[in-house]
Amino acid sequence: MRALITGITGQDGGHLAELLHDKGYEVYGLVHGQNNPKRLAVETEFPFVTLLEGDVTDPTSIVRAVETSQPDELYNLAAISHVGYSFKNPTLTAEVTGKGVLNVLEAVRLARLTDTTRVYQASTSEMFGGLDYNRPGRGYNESSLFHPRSPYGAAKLYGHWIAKNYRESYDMFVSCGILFNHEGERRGVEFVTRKITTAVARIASGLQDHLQLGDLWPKRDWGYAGDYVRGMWQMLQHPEPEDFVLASGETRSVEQFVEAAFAEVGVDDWRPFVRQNPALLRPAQVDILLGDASKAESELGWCREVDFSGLVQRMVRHDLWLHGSHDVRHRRPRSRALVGGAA
Ligand code: NAP
Ligand code: F7E
Repeated sequence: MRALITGITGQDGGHLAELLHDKGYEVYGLVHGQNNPKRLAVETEFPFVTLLEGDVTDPTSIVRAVETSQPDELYNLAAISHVGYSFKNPTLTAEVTGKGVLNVLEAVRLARLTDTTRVYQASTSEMFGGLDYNRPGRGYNESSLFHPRSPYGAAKLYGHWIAKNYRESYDMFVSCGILFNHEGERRGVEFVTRKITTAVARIASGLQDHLQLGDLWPKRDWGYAGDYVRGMWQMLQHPEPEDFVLASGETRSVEQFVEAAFAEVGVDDWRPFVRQNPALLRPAQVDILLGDASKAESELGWCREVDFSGLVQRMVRHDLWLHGSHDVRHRRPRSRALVGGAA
């Protein structure tokens, strides 16, 4: 089996490449930019991946990548994926995260692979918007109402509907995974969980004295990325192309994540180490995300293996290892370093 992954240099791209390689796939990955520094990281960590150059905003490059790789499965993970960044770069976000999906689908048609290539589209819980009026008690599911609250959410909604449209119009096997937040040690430091665990590790190691954040009250349904890429693969093994929500079914605030991460290094009173920076607030906020993954659980047999505390623990331990405190048995940091840092 051959798979092409767009977004190979991202968090999910790495987890998925590993999963597919373990399953015996020949893995191709799309890398964009003439001097992308993440290319070397992929070449080093995943030497089994054949890298192809291309950009989802350049249709000819995508056709070439599809024709070269002749994929049985195409995972379209490429996106401008940071919500805050999308407010500042809305046109670019529409081109990459929205229209890029169309370019990928058209490439499969132009390569005459509609009957053989199964496509996964990376849809998102950001399409729901997290407001009170459209949130069912058990959480958002595949038939919940959409109300995107950012240029990113709106672009993803276009990608979601154009994917469904190609499924219906051309009988293509295109499945959309509506994934809630998933994190881990490969998460970019621009996202709040990794920003927090990096800062906690550095504060505990005496390398940093505080952490700046925006809103602490929004709630997210956080899971582990390794569990979620398994769900992506399961969607493409299902007999029919459909939409599936993947979520943990639990929601916690940013503040609760901060608390749990500091607790990992033995700090109960984290407030002296956290400051709010108004520059990190977004023009519109997604208040509460909670997902209901019952369909994926019953139809795909999907289940998650890492719970919230397991997620926080593995992220903090990884960042302690990365930033100095290599001996994770010494999880309780020297209080002098902490008090000194806060002063
Ligand atoms: P990520 O770490 O931000 O990775 C995004 C990938 O897209 C990167 O490899 C990036 O390449 C690539 N990319 C950006 N612009 C591109 C372009 N013009 N052409 C080709 N590639 C381009 O995101 P992730 O967390 O792995 O998420 C994977 C996908 O799932 C994304 O579509 C995201 O929106 C979606 N999603 C993520 C979550 C989550 O919680 N992680 C939840 C729901 C949906 P460079 O980094 O090299 O620029
Ligand atoms: O923010 C708040 C921020 O950027 C989470 C993407 O993968 O998941 C992700 O989008 C919350 C928000 O993720 C900071 O305002 C406070 O309320 O980690 P985030 P996100 O916006 O939920 C969805 C499902 C995706 O699809 C996206 O691609 O945390 N927050 N202070 C902060 N967020 C950041 N990044 N940085 C802060 O300093």
